[in-house]
Amino acid sequence: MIGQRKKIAIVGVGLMGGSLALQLHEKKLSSKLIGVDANEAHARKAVELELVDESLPLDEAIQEAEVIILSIPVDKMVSFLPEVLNKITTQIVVDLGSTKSQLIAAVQNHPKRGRYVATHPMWGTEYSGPQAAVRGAYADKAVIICNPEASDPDALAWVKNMYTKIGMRLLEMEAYAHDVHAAYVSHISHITSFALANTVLEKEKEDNAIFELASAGFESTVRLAKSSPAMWTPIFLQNRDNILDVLTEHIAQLEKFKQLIVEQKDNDLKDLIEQANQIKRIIK
Ligand code: TYR
Repeated sequence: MIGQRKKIAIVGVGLMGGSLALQLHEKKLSSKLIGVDANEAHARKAVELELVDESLPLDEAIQEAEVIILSIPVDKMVSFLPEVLNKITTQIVVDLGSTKSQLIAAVQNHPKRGRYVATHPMWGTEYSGPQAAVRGAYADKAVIICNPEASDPDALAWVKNMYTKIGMRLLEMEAYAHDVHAAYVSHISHITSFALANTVLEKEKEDNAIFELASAGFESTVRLAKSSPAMWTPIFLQNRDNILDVLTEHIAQLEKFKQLIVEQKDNDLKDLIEQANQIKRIIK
């Protein structure tokens, strides 16, 4: 039954899993929340912060839960998801990963493929770990459900209901298209932010000067540079082709700015900036 509260295991009780746990509790979607985390300290913290009711080893959690939500780095996810599918009977398995093609390919022919729903909620912050969990997270953002036709109708319906109840907008997409768009609207921003932070740290040797002089513009452009290496390194490698494509374009754009500044072409520079201002059509 879609509306029935379920026992839910969350594997990876960091920022994403922990924030989702808070929402599942708040929206009365869970009858019990079980945390699973390879990092003992995180598992303990999640219980202490009351993100989950208890922490259990994976096998026990799988036995007890009706829904298993995977919220771990995407490299771990590719080997982990088939293992979880091997262990379930009729439980629903959902992942929150930022890349989808490799993951879906890894379970394409698995006999339990139908129990799995591939999703990517477009919410997050630059922080990680259970202590970074946020109340009211995910609301008003989009969630992409990939290859929904490969999931059993009851599993799909439960997961869609879960995301709707926590206030998300549902979109459906094939894994390949998802990874292309994720590279454009999410992954490249993280690379530019990491690169910008490194540039400024390299040039400005005095931490104090950065701290004292930086204003909102700097803060907003380097915010994502605080993001976790364990999360982002495998995203860049799994979505390699799409990221290389958009990165090549981005480097060409940087070169264009450089060239116009070298040549002191003020009108062309104005044109280039005006072109960039078009982003206001999409983001106010
Ligand atoms: N962490 C990003 C931010 O702070 C958001 C994000 C959401 C990143 C989903 C990746 C992702 O897959 O804005």
